[in-house]
Parts: sequence; structure tokens; C-alpha cells
Amino acid sequence: MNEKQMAGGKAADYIEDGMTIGLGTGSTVYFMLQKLGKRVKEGLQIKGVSTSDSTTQLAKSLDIPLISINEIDQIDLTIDGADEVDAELNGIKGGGGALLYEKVVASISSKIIWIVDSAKLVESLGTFPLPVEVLPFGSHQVFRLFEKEGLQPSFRKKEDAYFITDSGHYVIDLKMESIKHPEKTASWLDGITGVVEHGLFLNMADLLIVGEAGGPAIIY
Ligand code: ABF
Repeated sequence: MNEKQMAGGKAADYIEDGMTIGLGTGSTVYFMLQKLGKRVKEGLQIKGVSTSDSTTQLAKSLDIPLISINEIDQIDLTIDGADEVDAELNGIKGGGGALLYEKVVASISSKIIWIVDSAKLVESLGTFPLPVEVLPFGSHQVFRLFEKEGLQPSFRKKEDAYFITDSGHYVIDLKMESIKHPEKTASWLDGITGVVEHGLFLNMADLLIVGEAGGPAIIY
């Protein structure tokens, strides 16, 4: 069993009958969904709120019941992946391009578990390029602002075209190397017109499950 499988499988054990579950996105969540699908087949009653078209497709293929986020008031537990996590359980997400829906789902979740392989653990955030989701309209002005700030921006591409998120936006990745003051960076990005969302997920995760050779480590 690889580290992602370990973390994903362990996280599925936290799901209880009757829960509304936020279903994250990514290759570690893939394994959690496989285990959840098995538990649903064995009779577990849950409703899933998906964070991406790819997760929706996978959940449907596993007969995991889905519900629209607009039909519920809150989510009991969200299980999602991450690209980087520091010791305070702050993270960078969005490498898979699902950061906007992931943050909306996280914002109405009573409990959030992140599942990662051990390579995702870092001293300080920023080695992973910080994804910023932007409106296509005016995105070049935002890009030039990032350039002026020395953030080495690049438009995320898919084949030769702009990568387009499930909600129809572009993603600009920022090479920040090390983000010394994540809260300051987050509020600066939040104030930029045209920025829809960014990949700094701060003070959100309640528990981290790390797949490690000796078995899944649980970090609070
Ligand atoms: C998702 O999980 C994204 O935010 C993130 O990019 C991705 C990374 O996880 P994995 O390595 O499991 O694919 O939530």
C-alpha cells in the first residue's frame, strides 16, 4: 500500500452514518473515495458534496450519493488533499485546480481532515507555487501586478491553451519560494480585484493524516 492509499483509507474510517461529507479532489482523495465507495456498498448512509467535476465523476462511478452544496446548511466532515502543509496545519492547495470549490466547501465544514503523503510536509509554505484563481477578464493586468511584485507569475496551461477551472477561470501560479507571513499574503491577495481565490488555506484543517512507511500518522 503506498502512502496516498494509506492516508486515504484511514480518512474514510472517520466517516459516520448519516454524515454529509465534503469530497475533496486529487490523487490521495482518489483512494479515500475507493474506500468510501466500498463502505457505501456495505450500507453506509452518507451524502457527498463534490469539489470538482473529476470528483463528481469518480463518486458517481462508485455509487456514492451526491448532494448539491446549495441544498444543505453545513457539512459535517470534509476530507481533502493538499500540496503543502506546515506544522501549524496551514496549507497550500490548488495544484489540481479545484481550489475555489474546495475553499467554499471547507468554509461550511464543521471538521476538515487533510490527507497527504509525507512529501507534502514542509517547514514553511511556498516551495510549491502558490495557485491564484483569476477572472479571465483583466487577468493580464493582475499578471503584470504580480510581475511587478517579483512573484514570477505564470499562467497555468493545459496543452497549449490556458488551463480553465471548473468554474471557468484561469490560474496564475506564483513562485514565492518561502511565504514568511501567510496571513499577510492571503489578505493582500484577497484585496486584488480580479483575484477570485488563492491556494492559501490557513487555520482550516483540524486534523492531518500522513501516509508513512510505518503506517498513517495522525497530526492534530
Ligand atoms: C487537492 O489535492 C488540491 O488542492 C491539491 O492540489 C491536490 C493535491 O493532492 P494530491 O497529491 O493528493 O493529488 O485538494
